[in-house]
Amino acid sequence: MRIDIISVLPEMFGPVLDTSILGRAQASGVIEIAVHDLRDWTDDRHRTTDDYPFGGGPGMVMKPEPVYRALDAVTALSDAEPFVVLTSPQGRRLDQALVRELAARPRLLILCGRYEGFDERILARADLEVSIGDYVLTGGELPALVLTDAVSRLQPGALGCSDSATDESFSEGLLEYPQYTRPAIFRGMEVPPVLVSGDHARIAAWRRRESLRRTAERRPDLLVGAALSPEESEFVNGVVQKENADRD
Ligand code: 9D3
Repeated sequence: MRIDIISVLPEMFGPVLDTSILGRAQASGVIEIAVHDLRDWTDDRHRTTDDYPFGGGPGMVMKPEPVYRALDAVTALSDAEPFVVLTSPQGRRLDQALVRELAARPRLLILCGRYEGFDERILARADLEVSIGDYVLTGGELPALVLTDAVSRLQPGALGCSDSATDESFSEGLLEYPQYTRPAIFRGMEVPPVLVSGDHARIAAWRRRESLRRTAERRPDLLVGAALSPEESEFVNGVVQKENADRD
């Protein structure tokens, strides 16, 4: 997969993209990421990318001309037609289902918002606007990094075998079970004996139950879509009822 990113702060990307799994995935050719400075497509001495809003009001608006020129030039850098994503607080909220949809595309072009927003005519060039959640950031660069990280790790060959199961936590719709490593007793806190029993069937059953317990306690909203056996549903209902009783 190829990912192009257009931003007025291209220096924000290098260290993150070149580290760890993303760095390895780029080095091995699993993903190709190119970051572009929007100011390369300005035409004035000050390399201006924003301007005052028509009609007045606070803040600045991203100008359309540099963005259109950048989108044309960056699109032409490779044969595949890019799926153009705009980072925006008004966008579709990113979740793992959207990550999977985007990860299946051969090419993404992410345009990072800055200032109070985009000139509305820029939206005509976007296939999708994406938000990463309901909190206010200073711009779309961190959202672009979040999106790039999430789609990159789903590319075939991006993860080592030990990492590869990790997607199942959200795919299966339940939270992860509790994990322990050595030492078996740390500052008086012991590892649940079942995990050192060597009985793999009992370990699997314990983990499933703890996943259900945790999800019911912390994220009962996730249980709506989960495939549970009748016994599991009963267990989960008990946990949810206890949580409600403890709260009320
Ligand atoms: C005063 C109205 N604000 C909207 C909530 C204006 C505004 C705030 C922050 C406009 C842009 C921004 C910068 N944020 C992003 O560009 C952004 C973002 C975010 O702030 N949160 C979650 N996802 C995203 S994607 C892009």
